Amino acid sequence: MPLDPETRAQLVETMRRFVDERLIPREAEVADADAMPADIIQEMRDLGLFGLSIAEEYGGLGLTMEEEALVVMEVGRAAPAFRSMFATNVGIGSQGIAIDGTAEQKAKYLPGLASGAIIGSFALTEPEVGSDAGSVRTTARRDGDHYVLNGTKRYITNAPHAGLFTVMARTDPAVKGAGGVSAFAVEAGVPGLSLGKPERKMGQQGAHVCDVIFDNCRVPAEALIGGREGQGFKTAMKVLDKGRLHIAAACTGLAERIIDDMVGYAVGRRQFGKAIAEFQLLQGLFADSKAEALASRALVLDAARRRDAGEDVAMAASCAKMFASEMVGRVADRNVQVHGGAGYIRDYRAEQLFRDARLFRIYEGTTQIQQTIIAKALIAEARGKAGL
Ligand code: COS
Repeated sequence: MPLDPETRAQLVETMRRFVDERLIPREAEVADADAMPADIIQEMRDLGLFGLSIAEEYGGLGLTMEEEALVVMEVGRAAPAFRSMFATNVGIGSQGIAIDGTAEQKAKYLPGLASGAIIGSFALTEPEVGSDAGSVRTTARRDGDHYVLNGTKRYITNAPHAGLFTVMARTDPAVKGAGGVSAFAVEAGVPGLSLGKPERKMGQQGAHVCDVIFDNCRVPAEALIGGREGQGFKTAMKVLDKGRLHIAAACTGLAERIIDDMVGYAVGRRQFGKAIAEFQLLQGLFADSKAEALASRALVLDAARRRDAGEDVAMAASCAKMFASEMVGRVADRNVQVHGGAGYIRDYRAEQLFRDARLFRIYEGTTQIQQTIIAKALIAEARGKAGL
């Protein structure tokens, strides 16, 4: 059920205040310590952030995609590591179960994910399986009333904190492509599951990724998401369609915040006897950034509304993710430029946000993968029209 306009506006306003008063002031601390403070995680739980997308019957807020996008645009204004803390529970770490799980799987896991008591993580990528997600090599061999998992998953966001993994593994070795892949809900701590050491990253300090290794890891047959083999790739794609809209919303929010930083700096900084904001060459950077951020907001909200109306938005989600992630990269780069020498110095946020933003063009599908998805859909449509 969509929220009434007043409640929706209040929710957005609450998130904006949380970001301005609680998150932005802690950005340097989080980046320097490479850790998320426990009090901030608790406040995120109290605000319901872990359960934004999970149905109310499981303790979540049950937001529509449009409402989720509006909230994420606000939270996305803070350094991306903050959003990352709860975002896997909202998106890729819960939606496999929420979209395709059995009633038992939903009842067992969604309440813990919604409250933030469990951190959910999505284990698709492998050392040899990145963009070619259908070629998963991790195996899940049926053995009586169990499956035995073997393989390594790579760069798994929130894995060091996860209580539950959605794992894509090949149940049918005879089928080499996407059709042989199944999805499993695997609890952390099961024998045979271990973690690599957290990776040192370019940015987004405070958010953690590591390998997840399965070595003859036995999970009960009930862990198979939806109870049907061979559906895992499709589950992953459905999860990513939604995840890409979420990422696009986060990019939009971050761009809007960076524009505030950029112009805010330029009105205070004086050169040649006046504020640098007076220089038209810089004004061009502000104007391009604003127009692109507004276009991104409109694109994301339009795709989100269409998803809420039941349309297939795979192509629109890729368009939004591609545009918004490339856009925030440009905006973050202009912000460094406007800051001049200060843009290269750690004590200012410009260089951190520039590094943080770089990941958006890569995870949940690179820009090049989004282009492939968009072009494939357009070509199929054209062939359909031409009867080819
Ligand atoms: N929703 C539902 N089903 C989908 C789908 C979607 N969005 N996209 C594809 N499928 C289905 C197809 O319809 C097809 O089903 P059938 O076999 O019944 O016809 C099946 O899945 C295979 O689809 P396709 O042939 O398009 O798969 P490809 O192997 O060509 O892969 C891409 C397609 C490249 C788009 C996919 O591998 C991808 O998204 N890669 C990027 C992965 C990624 O984002 N990784 C980031 C890490 S996870 S944070």
